[in-house]
Amino acid sequence: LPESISFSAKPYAFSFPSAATALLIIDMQRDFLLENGFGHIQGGNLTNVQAAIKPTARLLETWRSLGLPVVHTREGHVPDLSDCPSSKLVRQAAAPGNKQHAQIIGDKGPMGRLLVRGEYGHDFVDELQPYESEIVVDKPGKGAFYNTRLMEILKKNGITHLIIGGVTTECCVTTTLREANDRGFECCALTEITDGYNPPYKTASLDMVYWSQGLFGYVGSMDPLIEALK
Ligand code: TIU
Repeated sequence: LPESISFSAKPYAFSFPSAATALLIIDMQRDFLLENGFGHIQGGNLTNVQAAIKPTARLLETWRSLGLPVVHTREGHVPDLSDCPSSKLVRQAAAPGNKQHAQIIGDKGPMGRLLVRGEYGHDFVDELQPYESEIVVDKPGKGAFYNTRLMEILKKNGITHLIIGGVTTECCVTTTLREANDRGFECCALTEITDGYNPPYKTASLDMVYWSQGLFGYVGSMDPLIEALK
């Protein structure tokens, strides 16, 4: 691979050092992607997030074939929920008569306790299971830097640039991208490998990333990246 790779993106081409760039895949977990998971129970429409699985698997295949680093994150909590931010727990508490919150974090769903580490629903979908050699970061918040070792892991691996995908665009993906930008990482989200529960929110979230000469970073497309990696 050339030392520096560039592909078309907004607001302008994204150039990244091949030796210092990780593919960061946010929360492609059964709890966010499958029926009766946490996201679905919260009222999320699964059509678009499910459509992001295949392209993500395709990019992952290319990325892996080049031996480039991959980081997967998983949102969830220890079984006693002591690592769950109280605001998150409170706002997702069951209100009487509120069907959307009939089940909350830690309750038992058909795929196990919702968003609890070690449960079937908390794990990655079959298509996107990590390799042994890849980094998995368990995170209690929306942003992947909050109360995790992600910063330390990226620094230790010499990573300066991130290609970002995952779910949901409006929630954990752009929260993490903004956190990464504040910490000095150059970030490019890819439209095909990220999606959310509400199409206008995806559009707005990604527009805000590259608006104003790249306020938080870049937004690109997968095919030009794959082409640039050939
Ligand atoms: N609720 C929602 O859209 N998402 C999350 O809570 N987590 C992630 O985005 N991963």
